[in-house]
Amino acid sequence: MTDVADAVVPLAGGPTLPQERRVVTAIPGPRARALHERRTAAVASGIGSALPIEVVAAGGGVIVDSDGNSLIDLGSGIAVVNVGNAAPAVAQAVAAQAASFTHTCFMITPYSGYVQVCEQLNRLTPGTHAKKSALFNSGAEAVENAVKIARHATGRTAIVVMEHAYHGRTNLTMALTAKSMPYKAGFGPFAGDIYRVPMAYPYRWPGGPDASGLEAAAEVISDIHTTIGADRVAAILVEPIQGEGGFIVPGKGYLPALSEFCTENGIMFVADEIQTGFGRTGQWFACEDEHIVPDLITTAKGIAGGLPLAAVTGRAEVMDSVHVGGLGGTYGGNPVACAAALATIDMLEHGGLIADAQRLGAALRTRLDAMKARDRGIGDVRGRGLMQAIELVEPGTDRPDPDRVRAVLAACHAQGVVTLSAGTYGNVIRFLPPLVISEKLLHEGLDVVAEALAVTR
Ligand code: PLZ
Repeated sequence: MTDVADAVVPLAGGPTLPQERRVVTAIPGPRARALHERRTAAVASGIGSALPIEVVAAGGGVIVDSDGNSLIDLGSGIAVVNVGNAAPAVAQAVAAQAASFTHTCFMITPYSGYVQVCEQLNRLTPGTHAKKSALFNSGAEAVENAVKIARHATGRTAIVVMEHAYHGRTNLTMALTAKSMPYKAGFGPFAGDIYRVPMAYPYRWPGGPDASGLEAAAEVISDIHTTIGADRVAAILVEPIQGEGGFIVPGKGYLPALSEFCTENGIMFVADEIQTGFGRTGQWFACEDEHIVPDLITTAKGIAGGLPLAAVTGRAEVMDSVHVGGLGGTYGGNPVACAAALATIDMLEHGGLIADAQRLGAALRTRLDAMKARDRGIGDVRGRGLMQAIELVEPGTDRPDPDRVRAVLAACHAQGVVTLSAGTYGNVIRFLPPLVISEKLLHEGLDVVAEALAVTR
């Protein structure tokens, strides 16, 4: 339905963007290299860039650079532009809002966009109970606030997080994040009262994938009883499919067992749906797959079609346990970002995009399974919808092969396909195309990936 069939994607300003891969220079080309030189002089080197082109336009399934190359986008700016880059409805909503007012601060003089976004989140997130929301700017900020709310609501302080978890780069969220390099190394000391427990990682679980869910959940529960005390735990925080950690889909039963344990012990079950949300996995939220109803849910990324916005949504009584003035921030729920979110949510709900994520996700899985069938260096294929990945290992072993991931990505980039890595061991290639990519372009991008795998075998 929204298959941006062939030719072109309209841009808000009128011109169109051909939906094609076009490589006319080396990538990065001369203009990109010139920008990169200035960037190296002006921008702190702690900020990396995986593919240093100079973007001038993007839409549908492509990113166009200043050298005239058109790259297939299999990353969506890390799962952000689910509805496509510069989606006309989003761009128009942003322009209209920016022309009326750009900021007043919702804590000073409110406006309706903020309220409408909260109403939509309360309606669309899992569960039919009374819900309330609060808006922030980034995923990390949403996670920080979910922790604040869970602690305030329960009067407890301990927070339980998973192996391979990623929750952000601020001080508290660094402590919640598992991986040291590059996220935490040298940036401590970290916030306290945070406990890391086993993740049901089917591919690497000693008892095998089928047993991973229930066995890992049992270990988590045992760890909580023996080393923390269930009555000290404010929240269990979990990504329903882990993102940066390597697109790890927890073994079946893991999330339901933890959710039930939370309910029995007065613990907040907090789902971090920042990467998985807004249609990405073929459902509005990944928790729906096992019918999980979180007490609190954090969202960001796909919520606003590329504008910075994040939210915490949860049980009304939990959200309202915080005193007036206890939550906030100057820009949280900025009116321009809210206008973008409302247009984005409308596109997801009425544009058939979630069905597209399922349809394209099935095509993606078929291709990835075929790649695995002829490549002993692909240890695992996993994920759902348009959030899927392959894990590369040394053939015949489960030893991570991050060098080959780097080589495959480099080959894809040179051929005009934007691909991203992930994983605690850096050995995962993840696929996060916009939900509006045409099936033709998706296949062309995967042809390039298959070729890159073939030449690095
Ligand atoms: N929770 C589940 O995926 C952001 C990070 C990229 P922010 N993931 C991309 C990087 O290297 O910084 C993320 C996430 C989950 C929280 C966050 C944090 O969201 O908007 O980046 O703060």
